[in-house]
Amino acid sequence: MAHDELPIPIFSSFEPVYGEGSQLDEAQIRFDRLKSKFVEVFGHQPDLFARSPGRVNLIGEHIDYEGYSVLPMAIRQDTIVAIRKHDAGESPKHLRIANVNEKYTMCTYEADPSQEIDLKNHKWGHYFICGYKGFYEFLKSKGFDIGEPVGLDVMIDGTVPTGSGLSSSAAFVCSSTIAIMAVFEKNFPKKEIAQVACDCEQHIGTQSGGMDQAISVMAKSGFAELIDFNPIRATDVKLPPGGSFVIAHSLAESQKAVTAATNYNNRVVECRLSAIVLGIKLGMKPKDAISKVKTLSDVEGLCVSFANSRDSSDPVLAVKEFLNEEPYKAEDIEKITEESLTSILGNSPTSLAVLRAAKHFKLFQRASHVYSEAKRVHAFKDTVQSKLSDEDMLKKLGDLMNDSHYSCSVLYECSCPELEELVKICRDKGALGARLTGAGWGGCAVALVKESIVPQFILNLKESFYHSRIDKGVIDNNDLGLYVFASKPSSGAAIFKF
Ligand code: NG1
Repeated sequence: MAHDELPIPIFSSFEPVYGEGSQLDEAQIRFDRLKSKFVEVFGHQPDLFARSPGRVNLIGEHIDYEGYSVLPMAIRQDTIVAIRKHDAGESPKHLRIANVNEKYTMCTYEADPSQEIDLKNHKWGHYFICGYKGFYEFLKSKGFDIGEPVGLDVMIDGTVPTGSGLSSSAAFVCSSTIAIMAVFEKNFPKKEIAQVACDCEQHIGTQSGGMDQAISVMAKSGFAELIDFNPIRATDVKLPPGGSFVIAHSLAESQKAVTAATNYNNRVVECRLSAIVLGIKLGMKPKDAISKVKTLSDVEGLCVSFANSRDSSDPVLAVKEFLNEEPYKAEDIEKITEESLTSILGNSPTSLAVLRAAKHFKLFQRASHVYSEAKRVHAFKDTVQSKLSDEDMLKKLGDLMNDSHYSCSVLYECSCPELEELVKICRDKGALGARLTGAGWGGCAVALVKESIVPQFILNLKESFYHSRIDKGVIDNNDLGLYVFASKPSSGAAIFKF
């Protein structure tokens, strides 16, 4: 059976996930501390634990929500959830969500799966509620009834740095969803759980694609994964020997949920509008385009047919022909769609927030990025599977990563000055390729580096990028290992019962 069809594994020891040596020792210490904090705060032992990792995306940025495949790998940093289900008679029926890190004070919610998440008042515990709501919605869709909601006690321990583009949010939502499922004695195929976690993270107000949840749930140790969507599917990709991926934080925090209207969701809306305009220009009736076209992948076929007429198969040709490089005003688009943007996007409050915040829409640039990035993902996978020498293969992969960064930075405008500086330093210090990873606007860069130079490369980054920041007090020298490290593909979500 394909590994994404299997349920989440249940372990009674740490080795299958954390291996051996120092990582295993660290895990033991974390679980012990989590358990004793749980008992101290809630006065009971947890019933079980669930863990789910962060990820680094190697290539394929801002295209998952457009329906295109991406190529991430899980990292060892993860979120662990300890959970206890109250007995049916116990009251009050609350969800109490605590964190081993005292910076995150306890959040309490009603045990009510239909509660609305208060998006105006952003709290860290909301991510757990995403999983909670998602779990009940999923059970309902499957026709299961698990009776009246009961209280839950929950304690979180996360090591994925927040706002870093390494998907701390998905690690949190996935581990929460799986912990809730496990405590209600439910388990499902990983690819179904990945879809549930993806749907439920949208309750936080970002119109995210499914990449982070998919890799967090379905990752396999030693492999990156090609993730396809609609339906979600994971295919193992063995990375070439001799290369290593170094992750380095730009130290600019990316506040994705807070800046959604001008950054992340803005791009989702711009993609939707460019897809509708392309659909109309390529012969669809405006009404049909508005009701049927949701993503750029929906009109790719039309774009490719157009390209075929010019002896090409590249959808970007249609973008160049039919979209203006000049930014569009709302009125310009409305002339083409024959319908107001508020009415087109009216069923989505987060899209309406985008319209209120936007001055103009860059349709040409966003569509060019999406179609070209989608191609680079397959070029990356084909290169890894090719017969090129290790040297040539690594060079080609590095070039693809550099092209991806250029596109993210110039066409998609999701970089920032700190990431630009860091990516340049990575290349100057010998990376074969370097790019921002994750949503951008801060967070991490990922660099492909020959394995033999990794220690020296990291030292050089410390010298050129981090030292001045340590001197200014932005970070502490002792924490440097949290901000720059080499990473191997690690394993996906798991449940622990002891
Ligand atoms: P980050 O912000 O790096 O976790 C986000 C989205 C992804 C994907 C990337 C950009 C969430 C949970 N994740 O990732 O789905 O669209 O941006 O490629 O919003």
